[in-house]
Amino acid sequence: MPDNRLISLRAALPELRLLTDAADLEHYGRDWTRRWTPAPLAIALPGSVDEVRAVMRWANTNGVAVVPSGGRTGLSGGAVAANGELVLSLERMNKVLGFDALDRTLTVQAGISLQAAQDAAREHGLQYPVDFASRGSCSIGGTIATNAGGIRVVRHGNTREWIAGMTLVTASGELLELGRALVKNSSGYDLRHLAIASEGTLGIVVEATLKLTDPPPPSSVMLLALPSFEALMQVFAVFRSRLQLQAFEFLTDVALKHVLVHGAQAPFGEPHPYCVVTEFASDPASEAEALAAFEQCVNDGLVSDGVISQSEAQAAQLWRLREGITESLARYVPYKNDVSVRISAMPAFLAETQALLRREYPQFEVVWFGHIGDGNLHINILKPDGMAQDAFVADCERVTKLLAGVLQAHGGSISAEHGIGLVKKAYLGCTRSAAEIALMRGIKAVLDPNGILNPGKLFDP
Ligand code: 2HG
Ligand code: ZN
Repeated sequence: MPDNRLISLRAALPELRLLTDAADLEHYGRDWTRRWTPAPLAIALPGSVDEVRAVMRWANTNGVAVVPSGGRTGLSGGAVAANGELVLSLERMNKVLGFDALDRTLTVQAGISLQAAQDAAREHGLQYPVDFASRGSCSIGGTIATNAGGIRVVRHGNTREWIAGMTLVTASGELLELGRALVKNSSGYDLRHLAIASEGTLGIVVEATLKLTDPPPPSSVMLLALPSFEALMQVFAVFRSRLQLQAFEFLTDVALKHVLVHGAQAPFGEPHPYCVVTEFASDPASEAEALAAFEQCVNDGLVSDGVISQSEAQAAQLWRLREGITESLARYVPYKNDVSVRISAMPAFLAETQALLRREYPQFEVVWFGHIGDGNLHINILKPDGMAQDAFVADCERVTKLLAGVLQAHGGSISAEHGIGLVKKAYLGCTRSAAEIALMRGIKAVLDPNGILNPGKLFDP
């Protein structure tokens, strides 16, 4: 029996592309979390801003919840539709709309993939420097919705730094031009920054103007083997003081084991507890500095071995060791933590967290990796084969409560770059004060008075 809401939507917007097959509902109703059973009402695939506006007008009038949808590579359940919501996919709106050489900006539709935007920037001799492993599948709109970080934050910052302007469709279908790509603009509240990291709860990003920068210099990738966790931040301090780092990422031997099982090539003859992947310009002066930094660390007992890329192919091989981790763990449907503290708080936070996880997770495999140069750790807990998903998640939630306490004590965040979504909303209070959360709710109520935009994400209605 067709749902009355669908009959109404079809009647209001007969031209709208709408999917209702079970396989489509399943495909578009989930993200990479794989924890919730998808159950959307239907999938709307608008082809224009006007169509998005019309869908929102209809949804607002009829009180139908809308889940904005990009590449659904999110790891916090932000794009999950498990409660009869209308999924509004930006998939068809994936074009480059314009480039301005003087402004150094690229204007795109929100459904374009990060990779396609990066490629378009490169064609114009410039760079869009936000970058991470899911570049080929994630959408620019999704990166804005989560203020995505990635592997170049240490050099270039988060997505927030690179959004010159955006076009947002509000819950009632109004169109807002935010930022206008102005370099200077002191004309009141910057609603663009409110929309960034709002996880689709305040509006639908339909277009964005991305700032571009000079292309990266030819670079070398160095893989370092470290004997201890304590050495990590010290090695970072040495390398950062001597070089302009393009990336500084770490992984443990457990993470490496999984990537190797997944087909990557072993970098060293013998095992080491920790590895760092770092990247810097490959000019002779930088390479000499990198070697000097390496020697300094070896002499101080902070580094036990190292490899430097001799070709692009080898650089890609070294990057695979870090970028392949998430995919290599996917079959375990891991419980993911994406936490951050100030870089200066990292050593104390690391020590406390490591002790906590050793104590609380003796029975699970714990995989650490992440953007150590940004103070951002990914801690994936792997579900043992044969253990029920619910019991596993319940045990992980128990430990996350303790971790949230450690984060609070160190002034950190429960989500550095993946977003709060469904996965971390119970812990929002460890990062945001009650007063802040009350204000966030107030802002949501102004922009979305009927509560139809991605309800239940970030906080409960
Ligand atoms: C990364 O840094 C991503 O590779 C994914 O943020 C992290 O899978 C994860 O936990
Ligand atoms: Zn990450």
